Amino acid sequence: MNIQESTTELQHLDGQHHVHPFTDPKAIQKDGSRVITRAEGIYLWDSNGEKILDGMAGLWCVNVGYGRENLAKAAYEQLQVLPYYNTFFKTTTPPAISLAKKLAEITPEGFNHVFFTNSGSEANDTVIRTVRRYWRVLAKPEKRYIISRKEAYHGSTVAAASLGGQSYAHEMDGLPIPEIVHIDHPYWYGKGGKLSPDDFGLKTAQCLETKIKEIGSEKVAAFIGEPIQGAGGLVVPPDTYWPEIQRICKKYGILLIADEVICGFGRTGNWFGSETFDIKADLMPIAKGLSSGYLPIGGVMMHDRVMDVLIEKGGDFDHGFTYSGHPVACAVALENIKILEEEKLVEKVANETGPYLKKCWKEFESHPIVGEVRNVGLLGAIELVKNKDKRQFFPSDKKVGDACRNFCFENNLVMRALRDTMIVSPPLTMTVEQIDEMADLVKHCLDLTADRFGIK
Ligand code: PXG
Repeated sequence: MNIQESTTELQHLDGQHHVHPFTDPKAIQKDGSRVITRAEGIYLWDSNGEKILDGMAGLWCVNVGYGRENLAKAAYEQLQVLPYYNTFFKTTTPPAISLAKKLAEITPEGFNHVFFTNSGSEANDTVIRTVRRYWRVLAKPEKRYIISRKEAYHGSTVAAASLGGQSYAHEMDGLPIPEIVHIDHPYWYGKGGKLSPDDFGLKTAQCLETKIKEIGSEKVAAFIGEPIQGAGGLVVPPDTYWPEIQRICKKYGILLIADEVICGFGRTGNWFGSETFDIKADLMPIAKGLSSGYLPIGGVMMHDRVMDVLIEKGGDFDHGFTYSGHPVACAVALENIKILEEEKLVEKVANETGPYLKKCWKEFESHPIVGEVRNVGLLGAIELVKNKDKRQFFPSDKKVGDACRNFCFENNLVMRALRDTMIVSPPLTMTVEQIDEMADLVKHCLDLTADRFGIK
């Protein structure tokens, strides 16, 4: 079989037997998927032998890049010694202990405990159970409401998708579940109108206070937010936003959850997005960059403020997964953190590649189809607009972002389209030369998109 034939066969089988996340199964059968077969550094190769620049680090997760032999070795060695044992019923394993200790060291002060999960979604389910448990233990069982935000993404289980603020995900099966509500998000470029970013930041943060008063603070358990909204369109909050959110949480005695699934492990130029925005959270769900996606693992970092209550008066914590603290995933996560430390990847993002990416993206702002760019660390967003002077968006049925994404696809660049916002979130190992290479591809795809939609 030649390469093309084997690709066609693989695509056929995929369409026949594989249900893909967030995808129309009919489209998969008709068009076929791109079959990714191997990867190295920041590049992927597909079954036709095409080399692709991965501007998204998989799904915002391969922070140390592909092809790390040390991670493969860590998994192999742990598989030989102890491939599995659980952490239920007063048992544990050395990799789970070492990883928990390491996480206590690298997370912000006061986070000294972790509950392990297999994904960010499970981490957020765990968050819901933990905050409600916390208030029950404190004899306030009526404190159950969790306030989240529009366009938030917190995962895809029933509870995590309920925390999410994406209406299309809710429409799929009638979510959210009760006692989860959503307030406006701090998307200044799209929703700020004539307000300054700072005024808009305050206004959207104060929606939290309005919502708490509407529900009654005695019923509100927690507020959850990503330091920067990722899958909601890379919404970077104005400087006024997080301080005001924290003032309100404190005033009304509600827990603050910073979802670090994307922002954690160096993405924003600090170990955690909470440090970039000076957020003092009570719980921090983590996943993705924890293992750079080499094996599934997530967790919830629990602050002493919460843990002290659960230890003192909580009794059994009746929650857990067969694979909580899986020894092989923990061994790989430990080795991954070692790479981040030894190669000083977080510092590199803060001092070298983050500022360089920002400079390159700033240049795109003069492109006729670009309304705004946003950058923090190794995150970059480009808003495609119909008329940049009037801040006028394209009608959604034009699907301009999808068209740009397709141009990227054809030009062997992975860039994520969220509505008409084009996103990059590359491996933290990306060099300045590779940023130049990515920027050249992006420029070409922006030109093609502008041409297609007649923007000059
Ligand atoms: N929280 C945040 C902030 C996330 O971005 C999750 C939780 C859930 O993690 P798991 O491991 O259960 O997927 C996420 C995941 C996209 C995309 O389309 C984003 C995510 C996942 C899949 C696709 O950009 N984020």
